Amino acid sequence: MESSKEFKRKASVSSKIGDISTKSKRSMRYSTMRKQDDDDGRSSSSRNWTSTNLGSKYDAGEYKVQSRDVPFTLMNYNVLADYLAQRHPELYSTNVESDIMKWPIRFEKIVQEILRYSCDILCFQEVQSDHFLHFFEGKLRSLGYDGIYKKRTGDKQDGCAIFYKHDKFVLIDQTDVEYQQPLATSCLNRDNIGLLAKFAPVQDPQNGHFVVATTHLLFNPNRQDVKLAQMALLLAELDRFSWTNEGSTSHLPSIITGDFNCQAHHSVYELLCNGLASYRGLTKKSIQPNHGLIPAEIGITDSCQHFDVLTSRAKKIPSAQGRLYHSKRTDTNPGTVESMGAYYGSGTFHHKFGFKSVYNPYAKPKAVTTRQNGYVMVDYILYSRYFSHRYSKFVEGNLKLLQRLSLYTEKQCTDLGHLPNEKCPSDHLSLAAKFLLTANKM
Ligand code: KL2
Repeated sequence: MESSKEFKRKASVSSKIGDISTKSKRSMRYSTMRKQDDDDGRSSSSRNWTSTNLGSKYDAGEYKVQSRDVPFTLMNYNVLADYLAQRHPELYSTNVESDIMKWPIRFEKIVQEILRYSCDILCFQEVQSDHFLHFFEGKLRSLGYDGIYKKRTGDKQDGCAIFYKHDKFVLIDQTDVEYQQPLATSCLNRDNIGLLAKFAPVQDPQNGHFVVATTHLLFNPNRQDVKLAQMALLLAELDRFSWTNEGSTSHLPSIITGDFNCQAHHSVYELLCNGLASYRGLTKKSIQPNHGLIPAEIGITDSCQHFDVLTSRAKKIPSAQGRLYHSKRTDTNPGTVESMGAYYGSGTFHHKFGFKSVYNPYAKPKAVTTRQNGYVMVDYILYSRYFSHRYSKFVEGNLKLLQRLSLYTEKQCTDLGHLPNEKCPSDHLSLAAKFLLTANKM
């Protein structure tokens, strides 16, 4: 493995490339490293940053930057937990005995992947808990990152982690959500979890707050109902956690990332990116009118919010926690809520985050993130927008997408060989995006 000095050297080189504080540096970077949207940049097996229209303007110095604007990059990566790779060797064409599958070698390549793009925020899934302590935390600390971790519940040994460059962001608050809910035995009975972090820019920690949430949803392709219920819980926690009473927007700008184990035509993606999805017909058991997918006792409305939180907001009293069970907390309050009335049992979940996916899952040729039965996109980075009454649609607010790191196409993956391979140390590809965080009052 490389010495930490060598890692530091490379990190400082990449962070210098990432320094975009001046117009001239931005133009230089634009001309040497960036491609525009209309060129998909995927002709070879190298991955390129491609700019959105706004990103091109930004790089060319044509966007009027405010002093409090903060550009930052974010990566999402399912790193394939070693114990899961060993438990399912049949899934990986490469023999578990091969060097490619040996954890220290894979970890070294994962670190190289992190260094290659040197993103300011890293969201990981399938981080084995002992590896968080003995590999990720130490190595990433030497590269200038701090991190938080949430292990899956039950006997699972992996979980989600969020790392951030501590010279760029301050961690203001964090929380996590467990999708294992004792009161909901049919759809919230799996050990998956979500992890949420609230950040502020180091130079102005009173302003520019935003939220990053990451999750790894259930794998089982036959249980779209479970995945949808899991996502409804994450959205309820995001609604509670990102709520702000300042300005005219009700929520902080938010990013949801992760391995959702579902494709764009499935209801989780539909709910996230269209703002609504029906939950009727998803389960074998038919859901009766006025009954929800999630039992009423858990207090999650069809708007993917905690009923108790909505009630306390309406009464203008300090926000309630909601009714969710959490294995490490005793302050939750499960029980029967008063009827949620029209907020529950409509047959459809909805929300108002206006999420947009960094990657277009319908683009041709198809971009993919992993192989299940064939190559598919199941990992995402989504960012919230606000509803413009002027344009009657959701538009970018205080989070603006500048660039995305191109993914591979199905053909490129096939050419590279089954994942993990020499070039890609996990069975998933990393995803990465560059955003501009602005401090305008919307
Ligand atoms: O799709 V994954 O791989 O993010 O790469 O998420 C799950 C699967 C992970 C955690 O549960 O383990 C993998 N067949 C194939 N893969 C499985 C199976 C299975 N039956 N069970 C778990 N995983």
